[in-house]
Amino acid sequence: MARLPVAPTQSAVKLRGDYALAGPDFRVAQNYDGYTADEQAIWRTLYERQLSLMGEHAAPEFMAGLRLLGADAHRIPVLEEASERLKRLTGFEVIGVPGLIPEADFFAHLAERRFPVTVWMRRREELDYLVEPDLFHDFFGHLPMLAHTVFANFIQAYGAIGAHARSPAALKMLARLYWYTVEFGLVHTSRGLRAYGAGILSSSGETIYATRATGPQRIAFDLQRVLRTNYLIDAYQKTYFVLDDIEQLFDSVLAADFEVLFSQAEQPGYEPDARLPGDQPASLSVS
Ligand code: HBI
Ligand code: FE
Repeated sequence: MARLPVAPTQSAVKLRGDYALAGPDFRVAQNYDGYTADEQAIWRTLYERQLSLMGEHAAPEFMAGLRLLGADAHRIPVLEEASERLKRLTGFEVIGVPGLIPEADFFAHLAERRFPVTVWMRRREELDYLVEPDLFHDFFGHLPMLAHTVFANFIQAYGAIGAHARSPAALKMLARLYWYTVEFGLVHTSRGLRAYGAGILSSSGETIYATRATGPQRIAFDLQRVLRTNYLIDAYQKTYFVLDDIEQLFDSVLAADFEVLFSQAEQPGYEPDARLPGDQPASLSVS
């Protein structure tokens, strides 16, 4: 494969997946029988640990989606089965990929309502942290929210916007939006602050940190603020953005003029821990 994606790290690391097997759109077969007993056990450990936290920390939409996907702790899920279920729910298809893929290909899949899921499992020493997304992060973290129609529509719209973004500065803005919502988003619910972001919900440490710790700042979601905020890839976030509800995400993107926003893309970014006069702090308690 000629066009190799770049891992999201400051240092150059070699991506773990086998890209030689990928098709032109980076699709690979899951090769289910290739998973070892230890990989099945790692899945079980991760799934049980996260499931025990979800009732108190995950958004209700995530909980509902997790049930609808039909996965469980017993075994690594079969991607085609989840894909069939998701297709019936929101029209999203699940495809296997060797890991991170180039942005343009990623956007193209999302715009066509296909979600790429990495087929390999992390190693035992990586239960708490790994640099590249693996099957557990992609499946457990991302697929449940894709069972929610409005969220699924947002992801498709995001992919379509990305497919039209050309400049590196515009792509950087879109990466921030994805990071602070799809990966690390929080939402107000009648039961208090909950997480819907996959980077949070696939990590036991950050699940508690993001929703409960007093350290990070939590501010009301504001599209322009998010598009300008730099982020940390190798530490818990300094800032989390909180939605009033999932619909706000789709509505704000629908209402935005990305041509205009991208024309401001050369403005300097805010630091990950910036505090700005316009920021609306989000409370931890039930509203
Ligand atoms: N590829 N498989 C995969 N998963 C991602 O989340 C992903 C990607 N390629 C690019 C990418 N994310 C980022 O550029 C996002 O900011 C869009
Ligand atoms: Fe992710």
